[in-house]
Amino acid sequence: MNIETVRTTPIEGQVPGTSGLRKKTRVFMQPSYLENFVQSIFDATGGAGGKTFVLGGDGRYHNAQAIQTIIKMAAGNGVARLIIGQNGILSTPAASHLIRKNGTDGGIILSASHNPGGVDEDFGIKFNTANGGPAPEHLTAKMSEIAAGITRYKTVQAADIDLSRIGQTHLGGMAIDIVDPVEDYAALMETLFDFDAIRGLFAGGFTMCFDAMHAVTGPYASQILEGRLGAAPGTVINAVPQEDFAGGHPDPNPIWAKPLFDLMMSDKAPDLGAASDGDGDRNMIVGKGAYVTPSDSLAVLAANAHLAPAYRGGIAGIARSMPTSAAADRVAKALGIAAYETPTGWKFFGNLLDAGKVTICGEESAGTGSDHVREKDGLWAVLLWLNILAETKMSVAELLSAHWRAYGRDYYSRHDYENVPVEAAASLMSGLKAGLATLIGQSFAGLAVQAADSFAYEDPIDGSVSENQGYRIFFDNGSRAVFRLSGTGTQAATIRLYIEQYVAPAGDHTTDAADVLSGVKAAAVAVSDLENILGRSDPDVIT
Ligand code: VG1
Ligand code: CO
Repeated sequence: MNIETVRTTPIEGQVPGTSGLRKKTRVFMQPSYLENFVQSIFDATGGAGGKTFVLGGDGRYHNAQAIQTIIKMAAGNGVARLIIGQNGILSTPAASHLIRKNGTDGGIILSASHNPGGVDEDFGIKFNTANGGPAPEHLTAKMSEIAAGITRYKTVQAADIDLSRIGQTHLGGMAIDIVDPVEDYAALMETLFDFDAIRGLFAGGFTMCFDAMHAVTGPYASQILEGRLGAAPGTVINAVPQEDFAGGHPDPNPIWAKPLFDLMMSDKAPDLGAASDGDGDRNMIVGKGAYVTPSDSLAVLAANAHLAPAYRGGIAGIARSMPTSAAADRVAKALGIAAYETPTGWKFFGNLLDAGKVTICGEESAGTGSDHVREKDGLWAVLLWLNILAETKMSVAELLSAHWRAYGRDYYSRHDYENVPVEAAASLMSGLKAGLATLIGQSFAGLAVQAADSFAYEDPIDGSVSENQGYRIFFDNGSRAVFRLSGTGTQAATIRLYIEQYVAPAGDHTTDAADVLSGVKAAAVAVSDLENILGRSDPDVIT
């Protein structure tokens, strides 16, 4: 088989954000775009010769074609073996598991996660290292640097590989194993949780609705929940993955999973509602009439993890991203274990998990996971909830209020301002930055600032430093506001404003979150001059 070296020139903007390189699908479809970046991944990781990689994606538009391109480039770069999900499908946590289980050199995941899919929507690619986790910042920086000076990529001329047939095939000297995307993942879940107890829960009449949002989790959830755990047929809805997620945003939150949310707030609600995102790493949990914020979900899971077999011996520590509420810290304190606060993005949890410093991690954006893989894992969170519900025999609402009575409640909300002109977003952020030093002691909308900073993180394992990870403003009534720019969008800018307010165990935990948070919201808007700079006051999405 002849290896072709194709001349190419750099294409601007190949810079990964919070989670991989995400662009409009048509950008990825232009000649050499994908090729340049894939070659940069191979070069940045020391060359692909003789290596084994996992390859798969969330099934969105362009997934199948991109996989064929990558297969040929892998052969051109001397890869020894590829492990590919059947039809090119792998959820992000399943890919992470395959990387670890097979001891591979890493994997390439094609996904733009919660972003919509289709020819006019979004596409993405990311590289995960041999530990199964997203490439750390120094590695993605190296990829961009190489992409910015790229002159050639390597590939082979060959017919497309039939990805529908499970088994081994070859392309030149490269072995290609096409595997069932669900099997190994489902087997892993069986080792972590008490499937008998969960089967008993369903057999006893427990009802559930899982919204796969026409995304990658459909086959996983159907096989595990309905197939292995005996949930009633029809428990998993929107279970067939579609290239455009049926036109929706596969983002499991009260806005984009509104039909499920409305069902859960109605008198027809089943006992548990859950949803996951485009690539299966996020989750939303809703009980009957009880929405669980992702920050609370992390805290409840950490506090009760010992009820599941995998965590029976206790957890080593808990890590949360900075904008995530402090609810998990309170659990860590009560358990006498360490709590870590990292920048946004799962790549920052990898070192802590590898070093055994933490067992459970989470983000306010509906991501929770543990040391079983090195990605957040939507279905894992749902199964842990089910395991806990089976053991405690409590409803979601009861569990939540018991948690608040024990630890207090961190009322929490995130307000997203989307499609903001880049200059306006930059001006809001630079205004905040310039004012940080002088904020302390000043009052805004009746709240005095106690502390304010630009969040920076020094990785306790490798000492790497990540600066400028968002502005934190703490007010004297125990509330906090955080501003940061999204790093996953593909057009204009998205400003995320995260607000929280703590109410002690003996306080009132039943007030509407919007009411409790109205004070800190007003103060945050005043501090940032948001209404003047953006010319509007209402966010696009509130989660
Ligand atoms: C968002 C979330 C972040 C998450 C990231 C990737 O990033 O806030 O918590 O890790 O998406 O999730 P940003 O930079 O837009 O705020 V996924 O499920 O889209 O890979
Ligand atoms: Co995702």
